[in-house]
Amino acid sequence: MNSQYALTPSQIELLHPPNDTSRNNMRLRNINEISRLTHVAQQPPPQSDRSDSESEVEFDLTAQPTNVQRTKRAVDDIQLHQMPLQIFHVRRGFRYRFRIINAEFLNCPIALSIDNHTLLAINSDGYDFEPLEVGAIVTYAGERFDFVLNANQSIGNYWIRFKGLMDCSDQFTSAFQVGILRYEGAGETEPNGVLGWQHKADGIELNAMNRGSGHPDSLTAAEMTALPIYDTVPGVDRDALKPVADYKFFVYYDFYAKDNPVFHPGDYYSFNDSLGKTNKLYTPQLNHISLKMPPMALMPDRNNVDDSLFCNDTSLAQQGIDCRKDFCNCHHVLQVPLNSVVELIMVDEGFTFDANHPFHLHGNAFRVVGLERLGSNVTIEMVKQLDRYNLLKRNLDRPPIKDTVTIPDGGYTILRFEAYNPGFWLFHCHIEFHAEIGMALIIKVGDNDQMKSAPKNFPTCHDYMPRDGEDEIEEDSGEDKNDNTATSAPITTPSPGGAVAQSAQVYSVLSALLVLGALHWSRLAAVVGIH
Ligand SMILES: [Cu+2]
Repeated sequence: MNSQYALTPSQIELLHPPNDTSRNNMRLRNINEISRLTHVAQQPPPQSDRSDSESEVEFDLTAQPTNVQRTKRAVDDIQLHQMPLQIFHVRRGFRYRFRIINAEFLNCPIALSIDNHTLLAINSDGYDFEPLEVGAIVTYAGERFDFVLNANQSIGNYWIRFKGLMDCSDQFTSAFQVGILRYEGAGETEPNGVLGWQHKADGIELNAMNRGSGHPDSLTAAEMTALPIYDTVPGVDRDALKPVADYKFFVYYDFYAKDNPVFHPGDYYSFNDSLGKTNKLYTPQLNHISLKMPPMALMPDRNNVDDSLFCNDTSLAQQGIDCRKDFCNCHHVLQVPLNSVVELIMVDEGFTFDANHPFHLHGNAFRVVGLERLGSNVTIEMVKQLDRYNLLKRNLDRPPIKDTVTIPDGGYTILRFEAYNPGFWLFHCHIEFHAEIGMALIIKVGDNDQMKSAPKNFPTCHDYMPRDGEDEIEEDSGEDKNDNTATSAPITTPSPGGAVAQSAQVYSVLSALLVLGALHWSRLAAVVGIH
């Protein structure tokens, strides 16, 4: 989780040719021609003309025609107008399969469109659905979409447009990016067409942001229809679509005004005592719980873990802990038996900000059986009541299969899967800094003895907790530290009060990390203009 692949805001790839290219006339390019649809520097960066320029530059994702002189420069001092645009070469009369891989880790959904062309969307997250002819496809961090481009327009050059949403929208940075679709025989010129964030693609927008079903100009992820070939695929087969799931979990979230000690140590500057709007940091939580990562890897070390120390809203309520008032930070785990059918009802309460969070499940794909927006905000109580009256829309007839999905702000998304894969699986917001501060939980599938064994001598790890008076590293005793029999530190009791420094040494380490984090954040904030 700590290092999601995030080299570029988004990638677009041409895929390997399948064996049946002659039958469907789909011409595909070799994987060696994979290119990133971003500007790439091909010339050495010019020398900086000001020694203090680094502190003044802004990272400007805004693409403009290359004959326009820009005043802003990229953080690495390469002037944007010097960077060539990525060009995708096509031949008229052929069809091309593209894959969008949204390798993002920030809050910047991207709408992709190609001037004068429709996109035939056919696959998401590796699962085919009935083809949908659309004008634009929105992808969120972690999602993948395949589409077929029919090169049936006049020979020429056309803009491939990437339009940023959320933190990349006109509310903040108006970020957009372009590439060129160039037909064989076309001149080496830039396409016509005005560039700018305001451009709106024609046609239907697939996977539109914060929108429910039933709109004439957009489709939700839940409005796609899976091909029947998956009806017998473990994890997402027809059993997963029985009328009532074996286990139903509500997982709701928002940004909450809490004294999360990472942001607001209560003794120094609590949320309410902090002056100024920008000094108040809201904490995104699932069911009012921040996931505290266990000190060891759960799968290989599972027999050293005391399950009773796992927490969820039920266990905390049984202990009399009210996580709406207190800050709850513990090992948030939902447990389900192997092969049970699980339904997750994800709810974005949407009171704080008009936000959007894409969620990714490890270890098991899921069916998206419902996705609706109820308003600009909604309470979990209201959604539960709607469910009691059977008013949450569920489509159990070939709903699409994905592993990453978004939830409308003020709405819900319902997921179904058959828990066929034993293990501990992370379910997390794909916005990295949300996951890092606990917007995630663990789904434990099956019992410990149903999980695969760790390889012999598989390394174990755990927190190093020096004891009082132990300030020097002991001499190597000669024991094999990687031995599976090594005793791991037990995971700690859930602490509604949050992180409590247990020794001066731990406090020092935490302080150093916080300072490093603050430095990193302030630099990032300066670079991208985040407040
Ligand atoms: Cu998030």
